Amino acid sequence: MSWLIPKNHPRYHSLVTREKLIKHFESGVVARAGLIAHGRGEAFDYLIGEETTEPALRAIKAAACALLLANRPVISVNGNAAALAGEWIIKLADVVNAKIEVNLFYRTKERERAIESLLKSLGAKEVLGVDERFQTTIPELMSERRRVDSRGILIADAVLVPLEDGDRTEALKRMGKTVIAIDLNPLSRTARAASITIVDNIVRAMPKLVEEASRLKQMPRDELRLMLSSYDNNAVLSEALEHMVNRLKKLAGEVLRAQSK
Ligand code: PTJ
Repeated sequence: MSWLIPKNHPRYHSLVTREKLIKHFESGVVARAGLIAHGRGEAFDYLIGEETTEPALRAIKAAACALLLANRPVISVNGNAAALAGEWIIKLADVVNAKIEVNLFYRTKERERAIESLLKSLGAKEVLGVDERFQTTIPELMSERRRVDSRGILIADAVLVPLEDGDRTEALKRMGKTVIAIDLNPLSRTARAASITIVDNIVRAMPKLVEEASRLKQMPRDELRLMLSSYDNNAVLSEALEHMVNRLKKLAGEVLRAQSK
């Protein structure tokens, strides 16, 4: 069942996103835990101020450079990513010439197929990670995420992992890959372990990443390399936290002033 959300509701966008996740939970795309994970993301988004910050824009630019420079880029897709940004995943794959691979923490054959068919209905021509003939495992990992496609993540040099768990990010890094995370929580293990962390909502970050990659695609590769080499992920994570602290301090002051009126 879906609810009619009035356009003038102050939290319209947030409620529409929730409804999207619920719809895709009911169709078998999103895991039960995916609804809980989204709640944690929302809490961090509140602290950020529900906007793409300047450090996030810098991470998006670096991510676009890394994906354009990669020889075998792959976009790893889980339930939440497919539900919230399926169409943008396909657009990005097209711009940076990346493979799309389904990779699930709560893995079932049914969910793999549901995500594959959602992505195909949105225009994806090829979806890796579903055909068992090409399935292999990352030895460093125990979770279901260890199952990867021998044509995709296994041989990738750069992997975009929206809403990832820390273990696999660390494992992919140990395998020498550039790992790009999208995670609203700058304190998560994924955020800390990734090569490039976009601390932003996937709903806002993906369209911006597509736009940036399309723009930078025209640039000489040497310039992309130069831009990427000046990127500092720890500085970006630290600035993301500072942004939250400063915002909370400002809000605390506003609350005090409102009380004394
Ligand atoms: O589809 P599956 O089976 O692979 O499962 C997907 C989930 C997300 C359930 C699984 O990967 C999981 O349990 O993830 P975690 O460990 O809860 O981490 C999810 C991270 O994504 C958390 O740090 C959240 O803050 C963050 N997050 C949640 N919603 C968003 C988000 N980041 C960006 N945009 C969001 N909309």
